Amino acid sequence: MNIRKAVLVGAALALALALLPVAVMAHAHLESAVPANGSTLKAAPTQVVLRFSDSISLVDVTLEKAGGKAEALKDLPKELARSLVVALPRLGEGQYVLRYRGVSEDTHETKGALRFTVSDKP
Ligand SMILES: [Cu+2]
Repeated sequence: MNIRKAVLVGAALALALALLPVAVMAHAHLESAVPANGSTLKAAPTQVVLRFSDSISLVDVTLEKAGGKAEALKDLPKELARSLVVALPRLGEGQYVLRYRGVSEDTHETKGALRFTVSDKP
């Protein structure tokens, strides 16, 4: 009886531990973006849409033009959401890196970068 109980408790514990990594790994990551990472655009985008695997709220977003310095973007969306729209300043031709940092619902930090080029040359 006691051994049977111990086996059941052990099995339940093993199952709980097996499920744990799934929960830990469930934090938000970038699924897609508009403009897409690595894309070249003829017309300068006025905004970037970031779509994550889980809800996040953005803490910090910077935009850096090749040869320039990174500037923090103002007026970030305040909401906790999977899809977030970040307004961009008026952009000229060039290569850009947008770096984002946010916190997902599970309180984990999510950060990454998105590169795009604005060029009207064929
Ligand atoms: Cu997480």
